[in-house]
Amino acid sequence: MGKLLLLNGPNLNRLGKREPDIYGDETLKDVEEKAKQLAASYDWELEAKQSNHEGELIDWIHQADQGYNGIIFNPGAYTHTSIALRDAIASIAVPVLEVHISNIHQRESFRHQSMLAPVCSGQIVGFGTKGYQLAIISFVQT
Ligand code: DHK
Repeated sequence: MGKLLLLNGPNLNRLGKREPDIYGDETLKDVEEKAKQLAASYDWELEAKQSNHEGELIDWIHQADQGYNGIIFNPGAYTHTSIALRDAIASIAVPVLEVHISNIHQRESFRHQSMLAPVCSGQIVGFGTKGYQLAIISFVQT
């Protein structure tokens, strides 16, 4: 029994409407509900948050160093740009698992590099929104 934070970054509030050929038809609410249900089926708690603002994501990462067993994080485009988010992740003891809905390695070259991956416990890419579920399973089944 533990507690997870599901964190989504910029533009992920647009899931369902946003480029559905790349990101699928599910809304963020659908994703978050499914994630809570899956975690609950293992007697784990899951809290879900989304922000379009880098500083807010940084604050939430700092706060999650207390009271959480893991963070599942889709940083959106900040993946490819944010040294500040990388430093935030490096500053906490709680493991952060990076998730991308699309296969970033099959897309534009600017998406191939993650600034965050070196300080994350792992990376799940290209499984669609199922990637969030795989991330939950990786925490609850250890
Ligand atoms: C989501 C985004 O918003 C993009 O900026 C990333 C990622 C890929 C995803 O696949 O979930 O490049």
